[in-house]
Amino acid sequence: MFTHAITRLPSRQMDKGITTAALGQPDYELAVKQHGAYRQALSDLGLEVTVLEAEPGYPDCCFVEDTAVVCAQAAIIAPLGASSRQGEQDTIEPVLARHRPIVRVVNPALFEGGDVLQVNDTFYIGLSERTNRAGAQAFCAAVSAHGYQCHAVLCGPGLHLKTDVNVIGGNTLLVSPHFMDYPEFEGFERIVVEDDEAYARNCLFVNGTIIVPDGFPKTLARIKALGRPVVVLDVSEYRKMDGGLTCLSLRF
Ligand code: CIR
Repeated sequence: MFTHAITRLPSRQMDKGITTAALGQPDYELAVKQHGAYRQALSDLGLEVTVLEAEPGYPDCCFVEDTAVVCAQAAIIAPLGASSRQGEQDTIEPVLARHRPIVRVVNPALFEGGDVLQVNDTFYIGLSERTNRAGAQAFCAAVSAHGYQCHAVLCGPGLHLKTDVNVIGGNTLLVSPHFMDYPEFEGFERIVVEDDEAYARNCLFVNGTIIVPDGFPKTLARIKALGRPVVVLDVSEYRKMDGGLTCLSLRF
């Protein structure tokens, strides 16, 4: 069970962040409103939610998931792979230091939290444009010390591993077609989310509830059929900046 979430308000310059989406400029006021609903949803699920002010100079600062990975024993601080985001991790470290011993991974090892998927005592680390082999190895060294298993997996075209693969409770993963036949995920029940609803692969599982992005009816119907509690949230303004539900918080 998660008890805490750390979030950060979007920057007024969020439109200057990195994106590959062609969905138009994000509306800052709407993004703030959606962030409030997101925090409320986490709070309703029993989490104590920390909300940090936006960080000047970092238009992508609301995507805090990328800055660290928090496990039961430590917070592993990420040396972000995107050069415009390097330094964001230094603003998160003091906040996490109140909760966990800190382990720093440093450049030239690179990884981002969006590439790290935890399923029980196993971490899957996506090798992507943001996470290199040295980053995956350094991350593994940090968590192996606490008894975790690690598997590096080659990402597909998506930004991060969690753009394409997410756990939604029990043994169930949402995956892109790219990951359907991956041996690393053989033991899981896999629900393939096709490209027409690709964004909905990034659902967030919190304390038994699956949070699903608004606007993806086929995926929503398949998730509802599992019979688990579901909450739907509109995160349209973050989607415009390639960010999804998991990116907007660090949960532990
Ligand atoms: C970026 O490209 O870094 C941001 N615009 C979006 C980061 C999304 N983070 C995530 O998926 N964990």
